[in-house]
Amino acid sequence: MTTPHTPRGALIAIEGLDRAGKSTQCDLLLKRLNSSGIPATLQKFPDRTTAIGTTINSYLTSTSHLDDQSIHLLFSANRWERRDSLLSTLTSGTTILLDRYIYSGIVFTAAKPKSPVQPPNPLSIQWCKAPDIGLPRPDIIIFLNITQEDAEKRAGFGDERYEKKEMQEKVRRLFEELRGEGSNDKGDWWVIDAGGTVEEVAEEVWKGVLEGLRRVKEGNGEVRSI
Ligand code: FDM
Ligand code: MG
Repeated sequence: MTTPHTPRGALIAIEGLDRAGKSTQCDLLLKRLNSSGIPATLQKFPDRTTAIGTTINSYLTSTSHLDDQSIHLLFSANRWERRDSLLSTLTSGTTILLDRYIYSGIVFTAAKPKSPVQPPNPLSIQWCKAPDIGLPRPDIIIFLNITQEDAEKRAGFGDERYEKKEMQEKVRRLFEELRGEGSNDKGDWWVIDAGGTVEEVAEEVWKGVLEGLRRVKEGNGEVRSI
């Protein structure tokens, strides 16, 4: 049961391009947090275990087709359906690692080829961000930065819809734009070089996590919103 003295958990988003090592780092991090006596859990997005997640999965595996706006809203709805549980987990004192979050949501949709339409562009960053407004805001976003060159040295893509070079290049540029956009408070992004060994990257990730935990400790206990 929650007591008024239980400090809340930290909300830590891990973002990056495909093959940057997000899932490997999330698994290591979860173990390290728990073995350091910091209760922590992992939430992956998209969460393919829900009814909305099943629809997203069939879109990503090209079993079904949806227009760009509809799938975008489903990715967002997939986060909204987890909102209450994210908040109650944080309040109970458990730290949450997010393997992708709204930032992937924004850049993957905004990276899609635009159909020639009148402005306002329905796939602009601004449009893409709108449905996520009000979701819990991470205390820190750890961005695993990998160069095109290093990414290419790693194992190849699978066959999911977005695992193509042109798409990834656009996603890379859009992540850069988002990080530099100024719509985030200064310091929300913790960018690390993900080109090193798993252990080297894990050390850098850990520093970001400690910074996230420090921010929570110094904060007023409330979870901010997007
Ligand atoms: N993706 C992920 C989106 O397009 N929008 C989103 O909101 C999220 C969370 O889904 F290509 C994309 C990113 C990736 C694909 O992600 C599946 P995983 O991490 O490979 O399951
Ligand atoms: Mg994938």
